[in-house]
Parts: sequence; C-alpha cells; structure tokens
Amino acid sequence: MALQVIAAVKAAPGAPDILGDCPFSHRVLLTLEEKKVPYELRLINVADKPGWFLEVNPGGKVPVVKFDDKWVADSDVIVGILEERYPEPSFITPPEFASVGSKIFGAFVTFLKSKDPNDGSEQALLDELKALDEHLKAHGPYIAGEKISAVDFSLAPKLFHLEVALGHFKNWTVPESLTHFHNYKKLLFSRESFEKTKPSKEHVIAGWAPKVNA
Ligand SMILES: N[C@@H](CCC(=O)N[C@@H](CS)C(=O)NCC(=O)O)C(=O)O
Repeated sequence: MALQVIAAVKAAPGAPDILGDCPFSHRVLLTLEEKKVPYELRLINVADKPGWFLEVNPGGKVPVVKFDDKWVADSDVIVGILEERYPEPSFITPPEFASVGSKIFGAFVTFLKSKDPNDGSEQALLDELKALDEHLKAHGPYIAGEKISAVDFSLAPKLFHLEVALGHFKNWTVPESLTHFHNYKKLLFSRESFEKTKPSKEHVIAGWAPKVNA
C-alpha cells in the first residue's frame, strides 16, 4: 500500500478554502512537489484552528505533515524526513552552503516593521542581499551551484514575501544592480512547483498588514 502523506498548511487570511501565505508551509509543499510525492492537502485557518489539528499538533503551528500514523511539525524536520523517505531526486544541500541567505528573512521582517528610516534596518537587509548576490556570482545559479537544493526551496517563499510585502508597504524594490540575485529569483519563481504552490500577492499583503500596522 502506498504511504499516505497529508500536508496541513496555512489557509489564506480570511479565506479558509484558499492556499495561504506561510513561507514554511510553502517550503514543504515545494519539496513534496519537486520530489513528486503524492499528498493530500489540508488548509488550516490559523485564526480559528480546528480541534483535530490542535490535538495532533499541540504547538499549533503550521506546517504539520502526517507520515503513516504520525503527525510531524516544523518544516526543518519535515523536509529532513522527506529527504530520508524519498531520497530521489536528492535535494540535500552541501553543509558549506546550508546557511547561505539564512539571515535575509529576519532582516526583511525588521525592515518591514520599522517605522524609523534611520534605524539601519534597510542597510542591514541590503547587506544580506548583497552577500547573497556575491555568493551567487561565485557559485550560482543556485546556492549550491547548478543543482537546485533544499536551501533554495527554503529561501524562495521568503524572497516572494520580501518582494510582495516591501513593494506594497514601503514601495521598495531590490536594487537592479544585484543581477545575480534577480536571475536567481526568476529561476525560482518560474518553476512549475512554485507556480502551483505560491500564495496570491493579496493574501501575502493581508497576512503582513496587522504586523506592519501594529
Ligand atoms: N519553525 C516553524 C515555524 C512555523 C510557523 O511559524 N508557522 C506560522 C505560520 S507561517 C504559524 O503557524 N503561525 C500560527 C500560530 O503561531 O498560531 C517551521 O519551520 O515550520
């Protein structure tokens, strides 16, 4: 009997029947799609979490994935299990590249929420993006070279949030001079798996709005 995989991921804010805007959920869906693992999708309204979801996942965060009879939380753990159970195609990132770009999401969120233009948060994000651009120049087109890997599937949804949210709330775009970054982003966003699993821009904006306006 085929193993049954169920992926419970975030529904869109205010639209419980539409795939939502969680970058960690998106990362898991990208990995499932790229590995061609059949799965059942369950959308979780995080503003009103269903009882069954809290029962199997008391931490209450999405994504959670059911492998056989066991629900597993945390995208890092889930992706690790997917790699073990479905080793082909392999998306293991060589350890020396595994943390490339890992500070971008935090820097993006700090800048997005910042109300003080002189607090250095824009420059901090630019520094991280420049470091990624330089890495890609030396090693690209993907973070680990010619082959796409887990670190790219982790970063792609975060870069989508960065582009959509900073464009909307701050009228800010990544400088065109970061050509390797832009090429990388285009490669990621044009993948079939990404097209199939990405949230709508309006839902990304709706998801960030309460945090930006807090
Ligand atoms: N470290 C976790 C983070 C998951 C996470 O933060 N999920 C958010 C949505 S993107 C969530 O479930 N928020 C709802 C809540 O905390 O109630 C992972 O990688 O899976």
